[in-house]
Amino acid sequence: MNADARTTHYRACHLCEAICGLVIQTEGEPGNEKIVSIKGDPNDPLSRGHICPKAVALKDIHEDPDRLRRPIKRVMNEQGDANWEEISWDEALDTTAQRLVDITQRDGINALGIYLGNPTVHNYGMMTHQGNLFRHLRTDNRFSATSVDQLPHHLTSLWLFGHKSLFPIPDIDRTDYFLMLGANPIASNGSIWTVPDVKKRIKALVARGGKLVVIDPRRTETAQLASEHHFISPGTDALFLLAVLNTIFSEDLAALDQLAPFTTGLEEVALDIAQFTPEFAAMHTGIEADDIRRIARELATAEAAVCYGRMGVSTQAYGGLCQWVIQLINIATGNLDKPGGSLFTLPAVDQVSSISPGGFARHRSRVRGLPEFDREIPASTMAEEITTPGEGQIRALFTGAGNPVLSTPNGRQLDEALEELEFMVSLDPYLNETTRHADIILPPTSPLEHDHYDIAFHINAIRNTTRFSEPVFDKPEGSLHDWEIFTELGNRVATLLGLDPQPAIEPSQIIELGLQMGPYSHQQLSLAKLKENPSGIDLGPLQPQLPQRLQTRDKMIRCNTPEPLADLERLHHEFSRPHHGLLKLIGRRHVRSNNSWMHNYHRLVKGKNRCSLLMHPDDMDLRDITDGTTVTISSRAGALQVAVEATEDLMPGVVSLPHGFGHNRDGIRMDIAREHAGVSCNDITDELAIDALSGNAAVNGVLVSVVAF
Ligand SMILES: Nc1nc2c(c(=O)[nH]1)N[C@H]1C(S)=C(S)[C@@H](COP(=O)(O)OP(=O)(O)OC[C@H]3O[C@@H](n4cnc5c(=O)[nH]c(N)nc54)[C@H](O)[C@@H]3O)O[C@H]1N2
Ligand SMILES: Nc1nc2c(c(=O)[nH]1)N[C@H]1C(S)=C(S)[C@@H](COP(=O)(O)OP(=O)(O)OC[C@H]3O[C@@H](n4cnc5c(=O)[nH]c(N)nc54)[C@H](O)[C@@H]3O)O[C@H]1N2
Ligand code: SF4
Ligand SMILES: [Mo]
Repeated sequence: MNADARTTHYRACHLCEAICGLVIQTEGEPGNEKIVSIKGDPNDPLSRGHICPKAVALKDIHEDPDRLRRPIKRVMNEQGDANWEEISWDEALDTTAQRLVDITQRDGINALGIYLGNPTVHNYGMMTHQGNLFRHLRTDNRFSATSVDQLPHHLTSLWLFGHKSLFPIPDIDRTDYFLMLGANPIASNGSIWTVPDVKKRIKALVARGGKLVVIDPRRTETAQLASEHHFISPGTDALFLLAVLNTIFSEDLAALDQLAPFTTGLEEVALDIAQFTPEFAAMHTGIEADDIRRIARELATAEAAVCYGRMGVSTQAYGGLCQWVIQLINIATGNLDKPGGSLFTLPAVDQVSSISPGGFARHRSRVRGLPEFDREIPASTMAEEITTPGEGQIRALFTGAGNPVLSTPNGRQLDEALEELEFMVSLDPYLNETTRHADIILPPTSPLEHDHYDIAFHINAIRNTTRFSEPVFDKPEGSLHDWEIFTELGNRVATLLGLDPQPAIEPSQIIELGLQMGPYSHQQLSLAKLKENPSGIDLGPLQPQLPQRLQTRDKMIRCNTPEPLADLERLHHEFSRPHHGLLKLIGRRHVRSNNSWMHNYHRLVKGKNRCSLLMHPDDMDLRDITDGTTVTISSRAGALQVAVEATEDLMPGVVSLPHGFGHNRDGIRMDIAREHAGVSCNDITDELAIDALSGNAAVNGVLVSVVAF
């Protein structure tokens, strides 16, 4: 076949937050086309041609024989083994609706649990249409990956800026000084920071005489590009950050500048944090007091500077405090809302003006009393909410685009708890570690069979751009999109409840409305215009927008937030006690992997085993452990055997194991992943280890011991 027979498609990669633009070529007859190439789109105004090795896996996801195409139902045979049978959509949807209604009518609405995973926010139809089902099922037992991830960012944004999604975005292309904690964008491609092509941007920062300072217990791929890297003992960042802020106050380096007219409360913070000195931080973090003072001075006196922290400082015991202090550092130095500092975006479809700002602690989890955020309770409580009898016990569970058995703390416990449910349904393309417990699995179309718009990620991007992608392939007969499944289920539930089913408008129509009502309506942005410009439309660099963009009622930033100020007590108390001799476990990410679900594609998993335990040679010598051997790592929650890998890139006293592996459970249908099973780090993370302020899981800094096997 000659090249002329090829069709060119422009498409966003939805796999991670970098949202790279792709050029995908297909060939073959309609209905039987194959992908022949996937490349970066040089005309994409944000990603400028960048892609990573995962983009090509879009082809593998699409073609994967293990990917489910039809609903399946679990039937137990006489030996007690699960057999899966394909069933019709009508049977799958009717049964699911009936069971959800029966159980909630019998036991009350909280008998339903809902868990939504990370790909939900990468799939706009799931975001726009989940309400079609869940508005009929308003349970308090909602969970999501947020509480093993970015919950402290939301909380901080709600407290300081009045909306959970109003995130200040580091302006890397114009900054002079970048202080980064607990993030590894070279592997992750950026998070709460949509920054495709980040390597080039970091190199440009250093080349123009700027500085990148990385604070991380591991000398990561990002740290290797930095001007300066400091090891930090996991879970002690709040002490470091408070010491930086304290130095800024005590050395009179605070300068609110443009923020002054609408910012209050910093004096109270300065008084309350006075005891958190660089000397106190140095004792626990491992970073010298002089270095802390120097970093504070350099940051405060740079022309434009930014402090940013991600997973490593969110999913730890002081996640809430860390994210709050990071913002106060940017505010106190006048770097918020300033080019080269951190700025708010203005997306073409603006969630900030259209969705609820969020709320905190309006109700608490039934068993442990942990606070809700945005109507969700912490994922760490899911197992106990299923297994503890009483009113409000979860008896039926809906999971969508999530794999909590591998991704939430003490996944083993959850694995067992799921077996106790009366009914479970999973909206998911795979039969995996979590969905194997379902009674029914509802698989959606493949990503390339539906259209795409990044509702969630333009809000985190380093530049304002907008882009709509049409499907690459037609929707196969007898299949449903995620949003259609929500709608179909919602209508069936409504009918059973005696309500009228609602016709659904397509997700793209919601984008059309969002564009028309959005901040660029004067540019006549419309779906038609986006379709004419499939590489995306540039809306320009981020601009200062305060105080207008603030969502606080009085357009003020109040820095003296009572909850984190009260949490200083807990921090001080913990670090005033003598410390134990245990090791601290942290995670890590690899550019060829993505959480738990992308190990079933040969081109991504081939090569060296990536699920190893990194350990410093000094820690190994102390325990008579030799490189490459198997060790037992144990915590309060459990124990695992895993191969150890010596490295001096890790701080002594720290060990690192990636999450998302452990594909050796019975009954999963992911053949390649099984061959590269690894172990699940979350079998030893602890559901009781949480950030008491936010309820977020502390999967980093877990206390463990390691011995030769
Ligand atoms: N290739 C790939 N890309 C991904 C993903 C993936 O799995 N693979 N996942 C996506 C998702 S869902 C997310 S949320 C993002 C995450 O994006 P990032 O946060 O940038 O990614 P991580 O690699 O988790 O980086 C966390 C860093 O924190 C460090 N760390 C651990 N504990 C501590 C601590 O106590 N203090 C400090 N200062 N550092 C600590 C770790 O060593 C690690 O380098 O990545 C996204 N992109
Ligand atoms: N120890 C430790 N634990 C962690 C982390 C860590 O760093 N360390 N990181 C945490 C973070 S940041 C996150 S975000 C969570 C992720 O936690 P989860 O979101 O629970 O898990 P994922 O691995 O992202 O699983 C995604 C699921 O969605 C399915 N899926 C993929 N695409 C689609 C789609 O388009 N539609 C539907 N319906 N389903 C789809 C996949 O088959 C898979 O079952 O893990 C967290 N857990
Ligand atoms: S960095 Fe890789 S996975 Fe992320 S959007 Fe770009 S191509 Fe896709
Ligand atoms: Mo995440």
